[in-house]
Amino acid sequence: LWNKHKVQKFEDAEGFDDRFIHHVETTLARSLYNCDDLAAYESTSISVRDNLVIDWNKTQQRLTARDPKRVYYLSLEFLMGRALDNALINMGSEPKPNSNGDELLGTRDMVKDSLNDLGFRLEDVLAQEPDAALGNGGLGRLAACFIDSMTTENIPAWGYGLRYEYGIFAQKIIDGYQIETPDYWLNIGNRWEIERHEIQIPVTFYGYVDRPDGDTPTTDPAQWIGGERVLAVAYDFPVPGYKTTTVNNLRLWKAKPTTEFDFAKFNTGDYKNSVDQQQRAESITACLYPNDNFAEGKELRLKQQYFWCAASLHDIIRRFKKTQRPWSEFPDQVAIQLNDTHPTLAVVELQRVLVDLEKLPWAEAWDIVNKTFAYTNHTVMQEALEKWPVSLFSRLLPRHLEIIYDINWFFLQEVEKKFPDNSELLSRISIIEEVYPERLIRMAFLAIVGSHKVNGVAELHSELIKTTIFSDFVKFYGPSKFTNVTNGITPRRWLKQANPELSKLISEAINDPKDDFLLDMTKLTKLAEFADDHGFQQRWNKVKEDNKIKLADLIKNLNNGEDIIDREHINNTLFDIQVKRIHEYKRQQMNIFGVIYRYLAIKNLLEQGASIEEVEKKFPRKVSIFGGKSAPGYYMAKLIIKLINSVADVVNSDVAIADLIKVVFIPDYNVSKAEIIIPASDLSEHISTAGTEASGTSNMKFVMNGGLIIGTVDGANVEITREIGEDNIFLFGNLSEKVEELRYNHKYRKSEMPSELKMVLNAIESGLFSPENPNEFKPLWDSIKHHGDYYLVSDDFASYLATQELVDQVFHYEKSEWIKKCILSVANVGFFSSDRCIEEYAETIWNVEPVKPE
Ligand code: 26W
Repeated sequence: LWNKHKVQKFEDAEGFDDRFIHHVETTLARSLYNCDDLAAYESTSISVRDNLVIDWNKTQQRLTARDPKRVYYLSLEFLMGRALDNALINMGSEPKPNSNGDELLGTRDMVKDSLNDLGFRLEDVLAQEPDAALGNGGLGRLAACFIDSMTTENIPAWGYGLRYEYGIFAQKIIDGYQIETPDYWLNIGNRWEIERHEIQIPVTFYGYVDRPDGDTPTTDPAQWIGGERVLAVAYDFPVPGYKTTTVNNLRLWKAKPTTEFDFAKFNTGDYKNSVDQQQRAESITACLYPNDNFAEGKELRLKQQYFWCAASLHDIIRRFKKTQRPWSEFPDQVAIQLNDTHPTLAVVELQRVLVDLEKLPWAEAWDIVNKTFAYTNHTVMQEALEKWPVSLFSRLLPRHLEIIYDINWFFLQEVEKKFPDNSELLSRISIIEEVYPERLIRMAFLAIVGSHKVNGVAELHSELIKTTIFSDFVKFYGPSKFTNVTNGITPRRWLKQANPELSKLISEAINDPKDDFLLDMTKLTKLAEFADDHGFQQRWNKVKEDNKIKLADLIKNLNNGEDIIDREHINNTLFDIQVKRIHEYKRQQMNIFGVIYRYLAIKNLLEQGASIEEVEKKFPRKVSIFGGKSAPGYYMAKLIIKLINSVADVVNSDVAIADLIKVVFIPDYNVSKAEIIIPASDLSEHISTAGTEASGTSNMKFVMNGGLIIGTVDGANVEITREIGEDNIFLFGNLSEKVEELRYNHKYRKSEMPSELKMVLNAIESGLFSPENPNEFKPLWDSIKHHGDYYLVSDDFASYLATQELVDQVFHYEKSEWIKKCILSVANVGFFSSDRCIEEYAETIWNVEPVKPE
C-alpha cells in the first residue's frame, strides 16, 4: 500500500503550479486573491522543500541500508544565508521540458516562469526570505560551504549545531556609530525546518558525582547525578547538493523545559517561580554569541557548548547502536570534526559515556575517542583561544572536570616518559594552566590530545600553529599529527547564484552549457584562451559594469534613495571593497587612513592650483566601500566604524574634489548583501598583519567573481598567489617572519613613522573628521603612536600606498591588462572550491567514501 501511494516530486512546471496552489490554499489557508510576495515565497519554499524531503528520506534509507562510515560536522555556527535560491540552483540545472513541452529549462528557470505566470517575479519572491545568520563570520560561513560540498560529493554527512532564536545582531548605523538590534529571524516562521517533536534528548547540568564504592580512582565508572535538566529538541534542515539527489541533514538543537515540575516549590505556593525556572531552559539556545576571535568566558556559553555536544553525541551514539556493532568499530563508522575548540566537550562526553555508562575500561574508551575526533584550528590569536576556569567547570560539569584531570594525568605521564625531568615542558603543555587567581582549562590542548588529526586552514597558518602555539605538541607527537587543509568556498552560491551573468558568460565561453564547471572547476582553465581576446574582454567588463550598477542601486536604497555613486562614470570608477568583521588585525583602520591620505593629497594639489582634470590623472576615480560588524563590546573596532563614517561625511560632501573619492559604509553586512557586493568589486582588500588571518575566505570569493586583490602575504593569499600567478595580485607589506622583530622595535621606540601616516594622523588629531570633538579618535592614534602599534600599521603603510598607486595605474591606464588579470585569475581559481577541500578532509582525515544514489 505504501508503494502504491508513493509521494511524488514535482518534475515540471505544471507539477510545480499544482503544488504551489495546493500549499497556498491548504498550508497557508489563503487564496490566489490574497497571495502576496511573502505568501508566494512561503508556498514556493514548501513546494521545493517537499521535493528535498522526498530525496532526504531516500538518502537516509540508503544510508541505513548500506551503513557506511558517516561524518559529523560539529559547528556552533552555520552562516547559511537564504535557502530558496540555493535550493533551486542545486536541485536541478539538468534541463527539463516546460509546460508546453518544448522549451528546455532548469528547475530554477522553470519555477521563475511559473511564478511569472502566477503573477510574481522570482527576484521579489526570493527577497522575502530572511537570512539564516547563525554565525559570526568566516568560521560559520565555512561550515555552510562545507555542508553544501559534502552533499554535492555524496558524502554521508550530518551537520550539528544550535537553533538560535536570535542570529548575529542586525547592525544599524546611527550618527556614524554601530547600534545592535536583535535579529529575530524566526519572526515569519521558518519553512525550511522540520521540527522533530519525537526527538527530545535530556541534558543535565550541575549536580554531583556519586561513587557508591567510596574512594575509587576517578578513572573507574562513576555516576554523575545532574541537577538542572533541560530537553534538546531536534530541528532538521535538508541540505541539497548540486546535480545529485543526495540530501544531507543539518540538525540544530533547541532547548526547552522538561515537563518535570518542582513540587517542593509548588507545594509552598511558589507556583510562579517553579514555572519561571523551567522557562529559563530556553535561554540556552536563545542567542548566538556575537564575538568573533574573542573568548569571553561566560557561563551561558559553556552551557550552550555542553548542551549541544551532549545532545549531538547522544544522537550519534543512538544511530550507531542500532547497527549492533561492537564499540571497537565506532571509529570505523563515525568521524567527528570539531570546528574549532567550541565542541571540545564532545571529546570528554564520549569518554564519559564509554566509561561511566557503557563500562568500558578507560584505555579502551580513550582509544576509541581518539580515533573518532579531529580538530580544526581557525585562529592563532591569543585572545580567541578558549580557556575555562576550573571553578566554573566543577560547578557546571563536575564529572567532566574529573575526566579532564584524568586525561591530562595520562597525557602528562606520556610526556614525562618521553622527556624526563622537564617540568617546564610539563607545565607549558598541560591541559590545565596554573595561573593566579584561578586555574584554567586550555580547550585547544584538550582538543589536540583528544584528536587523531589537527589541521590549520591555509598553508601558512598550518605552519604557524606548528611553530608557535602548538610547538610543544609537535615535539611530543611528531609532525604527522598536524596537517593542512586549505579552505574553500562553494561555487554554486558564490559564482552561479551570486553572479549569474558571469556564470553564463563562462559557460558559453568554455562551451559547458550544463554548468558542469561548477562541479569540476578545472574546466575553468579554458578561460585562459580568451584572456587576450578583446571582444571577450569587453563582454567580461560589461558583466562587471552591470554588477557595479546593481551594487550602486543597493547603496542608493540603503541611503534613502540618495545616489552616492556617480552613475555616468561607473565603468572607470574603481570599486575598492573591504567587507568582513571589523577587527584591528584585519586593519580596516589602515584602509581608511589610505583614503584620508588620498583626500589630503587631492586637496593639496587643488590648493596648489591644479585643475580637477590634472588631479584626476594622479588620483583617478575611486569608491571605497566598507562593510562589517564589530563585536558589541569591542571598543576599538567600533571606533574604526565611526571613523569610516566620519570620513565619508566629510569626503562625500566636499564638492571641491568633484566625486574623485567616495566613501561608503554599507550597514548590516550579511550573506545576502555579500552576494551583491562581491560580484561588483574591481579590487578587494585582504590586508591583515602578516600571520594573523588564518585563511580568509572572502579573498577566494572576490577572485572567483573576477575582482583583483590587494593583500598582505597572509593566510590563503599565499596560495591564491601561487594558483593565479603573482602578476595577477597586488601584494605588499612585511612578511610574518618580520613581525616579532618589528613589534620589538616599536616597544623600544626604534621605529620611524612614515611621513604619509604622520600627515594622516595629524589631520585626524586636528579634528578634521570630528570638529565638535577633536579627541574622538584619540585611542586610534594612541594605539599606533604610544601603545606599540601592535598591528604594524606604520610599518606597512608606505608600501600599502605605493601598491595602491600601482593599482590606479593599471586600472585606469592599462584597462585591457587589468581585465586580462581578472580573466586569468578566474581561470585558475578552481583550487578554492570547497569540493576540493572536502575531498581532502574525506581522504586524509575522515577516511570516508561517497555513497552515490543509484
Ligand atoms: C570563542 C570566541 C571565538 C569565536 C569565533 C573564537 C574564534 C572564533 C572563530 C574561530 C573566528 C573565525 O571565524 N576565524 C576565521 O575562520 C575562517 C575559516 O577558517 C578563516 O578563514 C579566517 O581567517 C578566521 O579568522
